[in-house]
Amino acid sequence: MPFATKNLLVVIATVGALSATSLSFAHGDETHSARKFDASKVEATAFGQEGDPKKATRTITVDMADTMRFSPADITVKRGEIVKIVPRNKGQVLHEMVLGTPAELKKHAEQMKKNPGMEHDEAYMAHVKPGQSGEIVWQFTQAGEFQFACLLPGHFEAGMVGKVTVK
Ligand SMILES: [Cu+2]
Repeated sequence: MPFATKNLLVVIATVGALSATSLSFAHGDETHSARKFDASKVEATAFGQEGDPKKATRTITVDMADTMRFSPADITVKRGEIVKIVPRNKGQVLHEMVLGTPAELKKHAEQMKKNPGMEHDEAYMAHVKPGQSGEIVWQFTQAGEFQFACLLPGHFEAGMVGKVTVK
């Protein structure tokens, strides 16, 4: 089957799954772009920590499409730099951006598959409705290769994953 057709089928299957689970589907609060930064609540992770929006030195816009792709799918940041990542949903279905290590994202995707109704909202993720934008303010404190992914059922499996290189 041609690649484009396969992606289209994934979209159709996903839309079907959405209507079947209706309200229970919500993966966290989708309108959390007004998240308040609280320095006392910042938790260090293997891939960095939440950044103070006032100290962000750069905005990186990443488009999300129903072809299950991020664009750009490859970003480079400097270690210690605080960046504002703005995921823009250009599609017709819900997408999300979740930062993490490749191992953590894979594990998280497995959990999402087993429990599609799970709700959570963390500083390293943004759930973005069609036509809207989200925001993740992040400080990558470790050098290395990390990822951002859409963990909605079927999306991660269809390749909705990008790479962050921290130098
Ligand atoms: Cu998605």
